[in-house]
Amino acid sequence: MDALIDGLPAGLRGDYAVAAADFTLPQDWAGYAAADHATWRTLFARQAALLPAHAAAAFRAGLDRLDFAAGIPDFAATSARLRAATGWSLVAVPGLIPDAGFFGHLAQRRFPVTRWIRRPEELDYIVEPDVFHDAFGHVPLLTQPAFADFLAGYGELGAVAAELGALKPLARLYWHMVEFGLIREAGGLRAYGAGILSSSVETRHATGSAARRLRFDLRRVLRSDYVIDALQPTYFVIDDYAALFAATHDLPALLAEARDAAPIPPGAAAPGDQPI
Ligand code: HBI
Ligand code: FE
Repeated sequence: MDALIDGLPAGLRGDYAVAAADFTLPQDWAGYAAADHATWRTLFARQAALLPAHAAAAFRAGLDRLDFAAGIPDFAATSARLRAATGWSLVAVPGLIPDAGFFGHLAQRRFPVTRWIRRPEELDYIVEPDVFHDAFGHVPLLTQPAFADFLAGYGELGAVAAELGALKPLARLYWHMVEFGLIREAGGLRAYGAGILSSSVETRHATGSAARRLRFDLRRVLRSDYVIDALQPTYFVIDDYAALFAATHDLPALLAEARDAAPIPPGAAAPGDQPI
């Protein structure tokens, strides 16, 4: 039984015992089995078919710059390409890591990527983020400069939020805008969020007619609670990634306000909501 790690739920799948103090560990790319790479290729092929109609242009452009189709990527090789694009690199982790460690890596332009991949029988739903969610879902957009700058600035705010006791509003911003964000493009509504683009069901749903979408509003997002084990009842839509980068300047003043405000329940309406 793994010892409990402060800030993490019990029973996580990863091998935390071999991780360093900053929760990084070797990816051990040579250690992946052929079946692991086959699982990755199955997931990749399924999502790649959905990207032309549903994914943001910056996500598709980023994916085209990475060598992700053949199997689980070697993080060192991916880091070399990322560094050239926006100064980001990948670090392998056993899975979810405590907020402070996670923010610390983001602030240094290091994206934590879980090193294990789901089992074949978990193709459609997985409780913890695995290497497909983290690498396929999150990494392509790190080649987009405004988003890359936003995420580094977001990480720097982790320490401020921790001091203010406002980690929950900051986590809501990540959830809604990094995991489940949509963007309006000339071609229509497109998904850029990792939680959407790493799931075939959510990729179809988020830009479809059944989904509820609201125009991005920072104060509204900071108060918006979310569900973690179902399709999102509400998605927030930006017009450009610069809107996210601008949010990091407004955030410090808004975190305390959001901390003290009444949360907006998942799927609930709020004054000023602008449906899209
Ligand atoms: N750890 N590895 C990993 N990946 C995440 O996406 C992650 C995390 N720890 C905390 C966390 N996300 C969320 O609480 C963020 O909102 C901070
Ligand atoms: Fe994620």
